[in-house]
Order: sequence, then structure tokens, then C-alpha cells
Amino acid sequence: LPNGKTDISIIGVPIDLGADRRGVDMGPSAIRCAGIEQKLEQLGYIVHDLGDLAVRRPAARPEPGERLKYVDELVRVNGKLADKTAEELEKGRFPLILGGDHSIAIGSIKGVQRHVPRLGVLWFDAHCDANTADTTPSGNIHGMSLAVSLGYGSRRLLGVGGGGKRDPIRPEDVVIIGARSIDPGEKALLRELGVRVYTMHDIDRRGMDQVMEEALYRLSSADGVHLSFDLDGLDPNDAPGVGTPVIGGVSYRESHLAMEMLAESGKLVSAEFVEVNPVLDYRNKTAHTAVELIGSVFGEQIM
Ligand code: 4U7
Ligand code: MN
Ligand code: MN
Ligand code: MN
Repeated sequence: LPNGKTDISIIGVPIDLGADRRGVDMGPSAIRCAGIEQKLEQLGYIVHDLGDLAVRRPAARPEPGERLKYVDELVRVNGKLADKTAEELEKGRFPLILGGDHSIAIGSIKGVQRHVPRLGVLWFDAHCDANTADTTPSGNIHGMSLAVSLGYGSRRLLGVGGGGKRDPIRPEDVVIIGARSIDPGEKALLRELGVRVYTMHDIDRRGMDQVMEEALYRLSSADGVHLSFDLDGLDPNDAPGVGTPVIGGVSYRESHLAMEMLAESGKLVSAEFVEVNPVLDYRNKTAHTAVELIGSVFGEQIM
């Protein structure tokens, strides 16, 4: 059991304001429909489904080219998520967060940091989400969340969840796995900080087994690991229901291997599964895949 915990709190965050395509706000519902609670109960956990955080839908669409789209509501919801996440950890429960777009990592990571002084982050994604207001090509905040966790970005986003009270995540405590679409500005930031990015090239060349072994070794200096799992890290053939698909991704089995190895490490303290878009999916396939991956990271074995 991850971190010796037997109780899991599911927190849904039905928000799509951080993304370009509408529909990831239905992600929590799709993942519940795919049987997350049954899966975790079969594995012997006590599951507390806390339902969804309340999200307000702003009346106006943002102007094209705006640098931080929907920042007010995203800051508000992420602040609530940070509090909720910290509260569940306080009760001794494992927070399992369902997105929603990937901007919710801003709040979840801030919340976990209140309990885990030196937190490592495993960021599974086709993208690196390391843009700032100055480098973003889109203005979409789901492309900025890892930068914010590392301490880079607009003051508003950095202030989420009591901002400066806790140091940002250390660059050496972050690994990105599955990257294959990186913008010039975020590439420069990640290089400057020395964040280890395992691209599809590394996975092709060395295999997921070696990549994960090295990634987990790097994260072993941290007190605990937060998993931030963007379903678009998977190949679009395996996970078609995502808003920003990128061809040439991680296979179904490779992603399971990664989750199984993370489970074996015993370092996992919190997790989120984000960017499931049921509107673009085929018979809820991506949400079902998310549930299978959640099974693996919570210790399910083939035999
Ligand atoms: B996701 C992008 F420009 N980099 O910043 C951007 F390509 O959470 C995409 O990983 C970000 O899905 C994708 O808008 C964010 C773009
Ligand atoms: Mn992402
Ligand atoms: Mn992505
Ligand atoms: Mn996406």
C-alpha cells in the first residue's frame, strides 16, 4: 500500500478553464463511471469519495492571445484544492485527485507540500507544462503548472495556497516522463534549472524499465513523491480522449510498468489523473485506462 495508508480520498476537480478544448471538466465523472471506486475497493482500500469541488463558469470567453486565461477562477479553485488536499493528508488519508485540466497540479502540489517538506514530483506527460506568462504560446494555464510548482510564473499563480510559506519544489526533485512536445521557452527554463526530462527518445532507446529505475533513484532523496499523470502522455491510440493529443506516445504496457515500479518504490504520497476528455473519447476508453493505471499504482499485480 502506498505509504502504508489504507484510506483514499477521491477529490474531483471538474474544471476545463486551463485548457483550450472544452470537455475535460467531465473527466472526474468519466473516471468514476469507469469504476474507480470498485477498483480500489477490490484492492482492499477504504475509499472516501468527497465528490467534486465547486467550479464557477465565467460568462465571457477570454480574448484571443490573453496571457493568463481565466486566471481568477483558476486561482480560486486551486486554493480550495490545496486546502482540501492538505486536510485529507492531515486525516491520514491518501489524496487521489481527478481532473480536470492540468492546471489543478498548482493547487494539489501546494497542498501536499504542507505535509511533505521535500516533495518529489513525477510528471507523466507529452508536454512539460513549464511555460510562464512570458513564454506561453497559448495563454492556457494548464501549460504552466509545473513552472509554478518550481517557483516560476505570474505572482497570482505563485500565490495559490499561501504561496511563499513553503519553498518551491527543487528542480532535482522533478522528473518528466513521456515528453515529446516542448516549446522553446519552457525548454530554456528546464535546461537552466537542470530538470531531468525523459523524452520519448530516452524511452525508445533505453526502455521504460531503465528510465523508471533512474527516475526513481533520482526521486529517492525526496521525502515522498507526488504523481501528476496527464493522460496525453500515453499514445493517442491508447488514450484518444484528451484535448491535446501528440502522436508517438507511451504505450499502454509501458505506462503500466511505470506505475507498477512507482508502486514498488513505496514513495508515493499523493496523485492526480488529469486531462481526460470524454467528449473526444471512444466509449470511455481513456477513463478506463486511467482506472487501470490507478490500480497499478495502488499495487495491483497481474499475478
Ligand atoms: B497539458 C502548450 F503550446 N505547450 O503551453 C501550451 F503546445 O496539461 C500545450 O500538458 C500545453 O495538456 C499542454 O499551451 C498542457 C502548447
Ligand atoms: Mn499536462
Ligand atoms: Mn499534456
Ligand atoms: Mn492536454
